[in-house]
Amino acid sequence: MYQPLTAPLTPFVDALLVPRRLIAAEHQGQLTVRIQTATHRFHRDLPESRIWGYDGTVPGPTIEAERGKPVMVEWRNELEGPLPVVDTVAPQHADSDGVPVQCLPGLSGGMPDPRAGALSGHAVVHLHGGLTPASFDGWAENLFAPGQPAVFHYPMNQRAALLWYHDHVMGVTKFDVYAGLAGLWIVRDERERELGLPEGPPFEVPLLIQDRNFNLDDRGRLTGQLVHKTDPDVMEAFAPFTVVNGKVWPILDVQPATYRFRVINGSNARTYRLVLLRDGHSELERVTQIGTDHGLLPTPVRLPSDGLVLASAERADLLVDFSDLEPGSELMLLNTASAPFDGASFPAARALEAANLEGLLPFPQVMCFRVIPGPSASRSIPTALATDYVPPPPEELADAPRRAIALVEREVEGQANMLTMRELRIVEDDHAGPLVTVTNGERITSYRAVAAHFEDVTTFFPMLGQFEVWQLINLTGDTHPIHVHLDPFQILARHPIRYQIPDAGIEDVDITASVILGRDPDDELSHAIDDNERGLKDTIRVNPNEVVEIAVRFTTYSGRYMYHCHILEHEDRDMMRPFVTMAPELMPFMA
Ligand SMILES: [Cu+2]
Repeated sequence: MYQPLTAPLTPFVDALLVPRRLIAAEHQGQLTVRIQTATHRFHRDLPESRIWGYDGTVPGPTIEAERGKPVMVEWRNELEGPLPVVDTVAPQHADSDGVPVQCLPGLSGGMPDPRAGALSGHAVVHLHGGLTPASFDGWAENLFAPGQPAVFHYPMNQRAALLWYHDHVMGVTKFDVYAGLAGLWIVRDERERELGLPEGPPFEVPLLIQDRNFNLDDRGRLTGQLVHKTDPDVMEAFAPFTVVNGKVWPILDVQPATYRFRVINGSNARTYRLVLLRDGHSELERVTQIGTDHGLLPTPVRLPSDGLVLASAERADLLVDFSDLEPGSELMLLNTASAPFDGASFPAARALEAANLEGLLPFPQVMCFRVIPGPSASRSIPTALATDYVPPPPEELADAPRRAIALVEREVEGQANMLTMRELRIVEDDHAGPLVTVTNGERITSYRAVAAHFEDVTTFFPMLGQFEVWQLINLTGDTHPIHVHLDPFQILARHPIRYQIPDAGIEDVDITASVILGRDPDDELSHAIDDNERGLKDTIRVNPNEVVEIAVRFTTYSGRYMYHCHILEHEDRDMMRPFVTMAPELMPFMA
């Protein structure tokens, strides 16, 4: 183990910034958001950073909409100049002291990638979690250059939830989001208002959590310049500084009252496991989770005892009760998840010791809450929350089409490994050629890969209104947050698996693997479904040695959409595939 690093920035000195609210109803549902090059200060002791931001801010304004009231947004691309992020691959995984370079600021001997430096401001906006017609969903190849108009219509026929809008340009989403192109979007509805949940300041506070790194000048001082750094061993960028709503390790003064935090992980790759600590003790019991990706859960739930795990793009709607605390009390929000995340547990009570350089977690701090004087105002939490959905009925799932997708890591000569997907199709027993066999007790199912790359032929044509079961088979060592565009889904099962892949078993498209349902004796993951995952989700973690089954049903819009890993470095390098939702009466006419 190494000595902990000393943070080059002072934690908990910048006040948490709450993004400007842009309430659609105050603008007759017609909004203009300018996508601009601007400057932003991530910490009081950092120089200003050049960024790309919606309305020139990091994060962008929080758009607030009402269920059933359409919103039209003119996304006006006014970006100027090159990408405000230096991209580099450090030549070594660790420096001469053995510290992994991704724990450190600066380029660590890497050369700035001139191809990234040459990127101008192409943009396309995706509303993550939006039930949006395909034309306005932000297809990753349909780009808008500066000056080209983009007017998107969002019907908002969907339940109250915290969504987010972010850039989705093919191949460079990792740079564009990192540069600042992300903002929150809250849908509100009557059910939430019946429950009397906090709405707006001061008691409803969105928290967009991201990790960022910065360059060093020739005297070793931090500049504000954003750095996206990877290394020969780790192809995802994990940055040492945790940024909440655009500030490194901020502090929020809270009244002795119940707050509603709308939390989202907007990092490129980092998963957080959030723990609330006071005087060195876990205080997770102060926290009640009432909602997930697509809004309210049926009933409030406690957080998992290790803490709240949020992978990239996952959201949590939390009520936190500070009402019994004396003025001056301080609570720290910490992250105990090492990176790349593999689901391994870490006890919440030890969160202060979670710094782990090998796990690319140099600083576990996220933010601080400080109680200020005020009247004590606790809020009782309703026991019944969502009433508008139930688990998918088993009889509808019995005959549902089933689709299998393998998540694989492919070695490429002279390049970093690629994390990609393989869409699988069942074959007859006498099929010759590379196969994936899945053994479940006595039953063996054989598959061949029918698609791998984004541009391969489309094989998923789900019918509107019909449930389908998608099986996500993880044959890699990391957790992948898989995001499906359009309607939300529900998780049905997590099954532990063990598997074998022969040498060169993962080819350009073909794959050879044998998968056996059942736990590997060395596997320490629980493979449980957490209570907070039993809601309407649009992003689900698929852990190592695991098959996740989700019940998917598209309801409203026909068109071409995408599903992908939400680790942006994976999505940009082919861990993304299309699907086409179809009106049933059109199916007979498909050639
Ligand atoms: Cu991934």
